[in-house]
Amino acid sequence: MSWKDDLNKAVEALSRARLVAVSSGAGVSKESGIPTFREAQTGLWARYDPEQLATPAAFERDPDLVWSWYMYRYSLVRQSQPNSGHHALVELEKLVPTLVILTQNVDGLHRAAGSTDVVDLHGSLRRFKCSANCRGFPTPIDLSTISYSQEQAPHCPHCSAPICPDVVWFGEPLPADALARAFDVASKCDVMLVVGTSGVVQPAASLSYEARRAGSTVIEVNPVASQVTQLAHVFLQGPSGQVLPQVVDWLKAHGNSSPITEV
Ligand code: BV8
Repeated sequence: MSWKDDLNKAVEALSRARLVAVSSGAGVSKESGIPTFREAQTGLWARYDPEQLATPAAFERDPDLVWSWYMYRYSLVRQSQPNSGHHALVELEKLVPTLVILTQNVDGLHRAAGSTDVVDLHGSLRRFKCSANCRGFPTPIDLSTISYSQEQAPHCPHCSAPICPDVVWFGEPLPADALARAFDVASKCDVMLVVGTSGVVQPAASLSYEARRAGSTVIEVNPVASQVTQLAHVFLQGPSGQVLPQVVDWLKAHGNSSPITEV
């Protein structure tokens, strides 16, 4: 099919959708200057495999190394801005009855762009916590209230355990409420828009399978094929910062962009 045919097919599904789920990964933030996980990384990332750093065992073994890796990423996140792909998803939210973003990203850029219903599957690099459950739960730590360096993990003021980012590491369970909501949305959505993910990390990667199983139209946006492509009804090949604005413009111009009213 031609690009226009693919775009038409995507817009036809979106214009008829009552509930749109967006499953986003690191690729949607690439054009904001935040490197993805699996592309060849520069600097610190070139020497370490993210999956070997983003684990409780790595943090226990060398908290300062893991802390400094996250401080590097935190500096990228803090200086980044949402890109045209994030903004297009905010526009799309206004064109369909309900849109929920299920993100694997920890950079907070969907909310920063103005998306109003975002499920953080893997936590947030903008929040920090005590790595122990010193008060029966991972105590949130506001970094502005403590002194800390980029190189050494600071210590919890309550129990002296090292402080870590409030993200879900490999081998850790996802927040139960976020996971439950994500699969509920995936099982009920009319369209699952999968943007910028290699579709490797579980259980997030199963969301598009769940949506497909439940009968939704799966649309993928990615410059290259991924694990998702084989199950997508439509594959819009290209960077999300370019493709998503085109989808929104096409929906406004050609789709029945007025949400379907209840019959
Ligand atoms: C769990 C937060 C169970 C941290 C992340 C052994 C033991 C335990 C579990 C496992 C195990 N073996 C396997 C597992 C399961 C494991 C897993 O899936 N491993 C993989 C490697 C196979 N999963 C887990 O461990 C999960 N937990 O299973 O717990 C459990 C249950 C009960 C009790 C105890 C345990 C936890 C997974 C979450 C890990 N945390 N992030 C941090 O950020 O540091 S994962 C992290 O990597 C991201 O959040 C994201 O999820 C993933 C990266 O994936 P993507 O986002 O897709 O990024 P990637 O770079 O891969 O791809 C980018 C894509 O963008 C590419 O396709 C590219 O083409 C595209 N792109 C590039 N440019 C653009 C673009 N697209 C659009 N536009 C562009 N411009």
